[in-house]
Amino acid sequence: MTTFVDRVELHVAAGNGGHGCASVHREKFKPLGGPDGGNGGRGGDVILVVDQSVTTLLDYHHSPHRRATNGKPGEGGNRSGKDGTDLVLPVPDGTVVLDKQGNVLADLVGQGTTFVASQGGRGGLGNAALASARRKAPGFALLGEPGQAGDVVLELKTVADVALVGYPSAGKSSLISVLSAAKPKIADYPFTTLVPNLGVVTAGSTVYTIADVPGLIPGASQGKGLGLEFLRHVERCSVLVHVLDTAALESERDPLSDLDVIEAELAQYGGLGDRPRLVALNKVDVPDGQDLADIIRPDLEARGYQVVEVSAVSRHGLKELSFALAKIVAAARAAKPQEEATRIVIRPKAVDDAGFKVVAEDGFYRVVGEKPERWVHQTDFNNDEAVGYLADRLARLGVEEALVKAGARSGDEVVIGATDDAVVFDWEPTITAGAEMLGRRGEDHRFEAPRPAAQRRRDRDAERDDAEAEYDAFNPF
Ligand SMILES: Nc1nc2c(ncn2[C@@H]2O[C@H](COP(=O)(O)OP(=O)(O)OP(=O)(O)O)[C@@H](O)[C@H]2O)c(=O)[nH]1
Ligand SMILES: [Mg+2]
Repeated sequence: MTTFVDRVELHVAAGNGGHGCASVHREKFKPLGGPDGGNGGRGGDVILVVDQSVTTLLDYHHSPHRRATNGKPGEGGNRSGKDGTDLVLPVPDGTVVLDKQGNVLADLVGQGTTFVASQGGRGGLGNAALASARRKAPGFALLGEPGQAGDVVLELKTVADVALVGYPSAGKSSLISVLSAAKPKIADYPFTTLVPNLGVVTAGSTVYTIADVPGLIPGASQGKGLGLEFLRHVERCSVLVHVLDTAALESERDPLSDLDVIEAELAQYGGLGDRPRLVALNKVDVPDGQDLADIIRPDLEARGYQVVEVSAVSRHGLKELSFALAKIVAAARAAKPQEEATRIVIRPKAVDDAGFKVVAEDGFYRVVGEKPERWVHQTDFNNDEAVGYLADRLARLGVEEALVKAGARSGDEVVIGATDDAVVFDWEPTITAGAEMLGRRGEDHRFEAPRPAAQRRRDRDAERDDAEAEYDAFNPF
């Protein structure tokens, strides 16, 4: 028997962005030809895509660690690094993606539905892209950002239109085998079916899927038998079929009380109350079975059930059953809001949050926000110019002002980031009165003549816009 795996924990890591390159164009007799370091490539994403030919999560059970490739670093001569390759992981139709706390991140239904489980890091800008009117020859480049990494839980909820429920050995798998081309295991001992079987039924112009679940017994909701765990697979169905055994030999059982038991267990599981029900009285090929069916049929109909007498052995009533189900399925489909035929791409939140906050903690100040945290990751702390550029960016965002407001003093400890990989500084404010006069870091005075203050301010504004625009153009999300 093939193993059926319907829940796995998957560890995904997107690729890191490639580092930007700091390089200066060199030619004979032209030693400072300008910066020409290219940008690093994007890290690959890890993407889940529904592929209807995939039926289990088994692959991910065997190899739960999946990683996309890194972006390549930029090179001199304005050569950009190659982007990392996205890692596309095919998953069965109906896969639910959850975080480790059990929150649903995405419900993937329909061929081609896509979920970006972790996003690749952006490549770092090379020094060519960082150059501006004011900073003509940056001696540094930005580092690539790390790709997102984390754990997701994948849970399979089979997408079947019709679900067969009933006691063990009622004949659920037998009915699937005669209604569809599926060949499930059938035997006269209880719990033959250990995992749901799925079949495709064609009735007239309606094609639908039918699934069974392992047999239910009294106390299934307390974990008796195989429990209710597999009912997850019938949650999406549009009709439930009670398969009742009219030929059961046990004296304390009869189809009506079987039905009550199953209903009570379904109620314990919850969420299936609104689904239409149909009763299939199975095994009417057995003479006693037909007699019993005749007796209980009026009772069931009085309770409001649509009843079909069937036999998986003699094939009696199969056509009636398959068309009755087709009618309910077609009606359910018509009632449902038109399902998105297009590809749904669900992405984690884009990094476009301009905000940050400064929190005074025990003996230090913490800066939390997407941008400051990202910028820290982009900074090569061995390069003073790169650190200066970071300080300028932080100051421009207003981080320094906010620190001053929060009461931070020169020399205080400042932590950027909320996570373990946060960066710790001894804070040296760069915006003090008159700092403007000193010139900013990352500038090379060999390239420029002194300019009047108004010109300087205009240049600074233009540079700020340039850098952000370039950055956004390079990193579309
Ligand atoms: N006479 C007769 N026997 C049947 C009929 N349908 C199923 N059976 C027999 O009943 C037994 C159980 O059938 P299964 O299809 O395995 O029953 P199930 O409901 O899938 O049982 P579990 O998987 O254990 O929950 C087998 O021996 C079948 O051959 C029928 O219509 N008539
Ligand atoms: Mg079975």
